[in-house]
Amino acid sequence: MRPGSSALSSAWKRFGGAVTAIALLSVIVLGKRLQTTPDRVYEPRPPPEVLRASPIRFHEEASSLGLDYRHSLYYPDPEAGSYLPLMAFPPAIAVADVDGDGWMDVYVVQPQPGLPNRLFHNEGGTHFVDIAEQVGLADTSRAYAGSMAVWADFNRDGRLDLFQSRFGCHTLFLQDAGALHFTQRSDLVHMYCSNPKAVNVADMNHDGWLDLVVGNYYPATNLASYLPVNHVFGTAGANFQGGGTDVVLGSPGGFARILFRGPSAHTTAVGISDIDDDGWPDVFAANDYTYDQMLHNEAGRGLVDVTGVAIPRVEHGLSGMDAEFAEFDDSGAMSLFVSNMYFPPFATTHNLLWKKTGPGRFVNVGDEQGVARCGWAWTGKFADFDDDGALDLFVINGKARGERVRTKEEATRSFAFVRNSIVATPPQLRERMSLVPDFGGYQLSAFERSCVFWHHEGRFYDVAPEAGVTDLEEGQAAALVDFDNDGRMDVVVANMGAPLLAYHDVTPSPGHWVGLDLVGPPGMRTPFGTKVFLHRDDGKTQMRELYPANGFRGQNDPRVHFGLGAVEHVPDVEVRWPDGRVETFGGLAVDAYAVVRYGAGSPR
Ligand SMILES: [Ca+2]
Ligand SMILES: [Ca+2]
Ligand SMILES: [Ca+2]
Ligand SMILES: [Ca+2]
Repeated sequence: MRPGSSALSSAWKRFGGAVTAIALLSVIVLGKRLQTTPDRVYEPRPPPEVLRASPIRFHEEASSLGLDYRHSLYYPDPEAGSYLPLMAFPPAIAVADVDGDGWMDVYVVQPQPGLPNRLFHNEGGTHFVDIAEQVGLADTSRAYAGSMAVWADFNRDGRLDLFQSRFGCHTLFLQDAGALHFTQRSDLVHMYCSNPKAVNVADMNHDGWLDLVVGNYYPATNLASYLPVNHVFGTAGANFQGGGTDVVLGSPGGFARILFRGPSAHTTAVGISDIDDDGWPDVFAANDYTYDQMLHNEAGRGLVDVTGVAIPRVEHGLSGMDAEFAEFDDSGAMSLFVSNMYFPPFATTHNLLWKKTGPGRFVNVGDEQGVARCGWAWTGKFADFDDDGALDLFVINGKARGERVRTKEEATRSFAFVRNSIVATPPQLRERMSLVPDFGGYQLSAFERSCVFWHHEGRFYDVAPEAGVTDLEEGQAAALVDFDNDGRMDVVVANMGAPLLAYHDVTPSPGHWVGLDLVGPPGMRTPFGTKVFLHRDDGKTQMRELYPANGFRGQNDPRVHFGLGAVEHVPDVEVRWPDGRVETFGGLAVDAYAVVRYGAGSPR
């Protein structure tokens, strides 16, 4: 160290602190007058005749169903809580029929170490009972904060297991034989440690063992020392501080080998689809602060970043949140919805709907389809809520309110101005975080109602208020689950610092439907990657690809669901299994779930 540099350094720090304080003060004063207008964050309201025609209706019934869960705001650094309401770890949901009784169960992750997760067992479609404690799944994250959970039969014994990702080192719970119970086997994760917001599952190298696709938001580091100064007000320049996508291969001995480490990024979600129809699952990573990455699977040998070729490279600085693949346009090909932040004038990054125009090619039709704007959006889930044959889209949203803010009126300031100011502040000044005020009375883009985009005559219309979806919570994770098996797809939503919500689909006079419970080749209870084509009499084709953990922090009901509208018989269904076998299944009953078993159809 040069003589005198220490004195220079403290003088610089004093100067820097003063500049930061003045900058903050000015934006706080300005912020009062320039708060965003909540009603401007949505698409224009639909015409009255569309609202009158929209049949979709939901009842929120979490309490009466016994889905008793409230997300606890947890920060890796206790000091962060007072000034960083946006940094709490989010909840997650994972749906599956865990015990095989024909009713879908709901698992909910509570990120705070020491607080129990919930496994809500579905008691015949009318109510749920939390059995997490008795089956060994309540206390899954004592050492580390919980992140996502995913159900799959990882050890190929025919019983569903649970992978619990954590902020730190992950763990696996294998389902025992006999009475419903799970045994923790962290040894099978071989101390693969990272800080993911997203986990997905596919057989990436076609060896019959399910692999993990992990979207790491942060690098593999101790977050307690990392979060406050380095990340919170991160910018595009700070992107090297993100984690990126890992593919970790499964094997008889557990998850041992990392096949691929993606470009550094603050990855929020990983969606899987075979984008170029070559039979190998590809990965789309939605990222903060940098471009969203399309990663092409090179026949199981590794992945290559094909962004800019397969899909335009979007460089708007604060990129996607969600990665939800769906075939929404009767094209027989999977398109991709990527949620984003829209709260003008601060952020005008729209949701993107990437329509697949050919093998491995996508163009954005979000604006013309009417789904580009839905506030600060997180999870988007496609399902045919009125069973008319066209997929609809449920989007949840909202971001960050201080701990003293319970209603919109209680928020004295918008956090956005302060944040934007700090982003523009040089990093050496940003470290003077002690000058940042207590944000307990602030909100960023909270108190937004969700969007229910009804698909009607070739485009989408937001009918959420008319459909009964009016809560103003900060929705993070959502999962589709037809919990009462009536063919109307219900939605469970986990919110930041608030109770779980359960939107029961009570649409009157829905169309006909069919549901398929796919049972894969031996050792693959949920055949991730299976493609199902429904060839309709009108010449159009509907398609599903089984990746129930696609999207943001919510694993769906794994049953494949098709709305049929007025059609009273089920057309033949073509199933392409993950190993390449193609079978046709005919004579399925309408308005019912059917078990579709590998090897039981007519070969093609
Ligand atoms: Ca198993
Ligand atoms: Ca594999
Ligand atoms: Ca519909
Ligand atoms: Ca239902």
